[in-house]
Amino acid sequence: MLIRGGTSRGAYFQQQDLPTDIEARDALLVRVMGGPDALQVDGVGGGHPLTSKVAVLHPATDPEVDVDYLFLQVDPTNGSVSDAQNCGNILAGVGLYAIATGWVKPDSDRTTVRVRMKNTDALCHLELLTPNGEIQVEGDTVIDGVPGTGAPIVCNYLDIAGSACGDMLPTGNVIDQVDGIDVTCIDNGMPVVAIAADQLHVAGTEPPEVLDADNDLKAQLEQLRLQLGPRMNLGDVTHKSVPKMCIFSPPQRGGLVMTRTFIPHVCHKSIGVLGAVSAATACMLDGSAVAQLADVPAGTHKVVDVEHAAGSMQVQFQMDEAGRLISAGIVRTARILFRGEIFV
Ligand code: NQM
Repeated sequence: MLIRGGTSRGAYFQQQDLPTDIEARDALLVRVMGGPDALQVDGVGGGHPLTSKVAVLHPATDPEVDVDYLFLQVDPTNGSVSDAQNCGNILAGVGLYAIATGWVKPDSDRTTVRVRMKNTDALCHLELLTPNGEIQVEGDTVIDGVPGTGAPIVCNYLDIAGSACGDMLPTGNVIDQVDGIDVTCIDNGMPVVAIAADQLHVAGTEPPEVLDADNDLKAQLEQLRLQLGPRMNLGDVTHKSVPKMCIFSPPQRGGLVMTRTFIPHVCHKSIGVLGAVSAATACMLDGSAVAQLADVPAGTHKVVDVEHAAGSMQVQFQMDEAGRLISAGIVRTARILFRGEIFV
């Protein structure tokens, strides 16, 4: 199936339909997407990392889980395939796939689909509206970065701290200095390097195309990323899609903070889901490189808007009395675009 999940689009496969040999699987997926080619004209990719994504799915054997989900990022230009990150947007479409395929029997009102993200072993419970046992597609939920409205899919992340790096603060510090720049390296679902815009001599409010055209900025970010990857326990990140490089500035629309995120070589049109959870978490840590830019609400249940170039993403946090994070949640929409046979 081709599914729009949140602000991304991907090809969703059953694991049994793909080669078990990883090299053969990756070569097939590059062919399916139409790479390496910036336009991906000979495939179903959309010529951007956000539309060159793959989900590999399998009914889970663990009784606590319904579906095992492996996310693969196919790089449109160099044809590399990376499993180094999760994707919370493509994850939002997994529930639709599982119900449409009959792996999960829908309840008569709403249905929970329990997903294991195999990239990091973290769990997410997706809640979908299923009136009379049918998937509801239409609804009033708007997500910035997608035209129109759809039925809400509530994504509750259960254990995402340190998902890929082993620790929420993988360097052991709330702030580090590299090349004279203050950064916070964080992984609350997605490895992210958080940097204040003024440290990079940008406003942090520029349109993504303007930042994408700034080769000096991109070279500086890549220098930082290559140095920080190993310190974040990610090893050599030259060919990996993590860590994401997130630039922070004060909120412009009454939200938590404004962001621009390089994923990692192209500026995101909005922000990734788990990227937003990590970005918001960085704002809540006293003494982080970006805490002073953010407007953090009080209380143990926090609902915050992470602002980005296309609007904002709402993230909900439950903390304990000591201020430690217990869980995070987000609302997405998703839509099955087609199901069928792909020619290679
Ligand atoms: O952060 C883009 C996206 C993503 C990943 C990226 C994502 C997430 O917007 O969970 O969803 O950061 O590469 O789909």
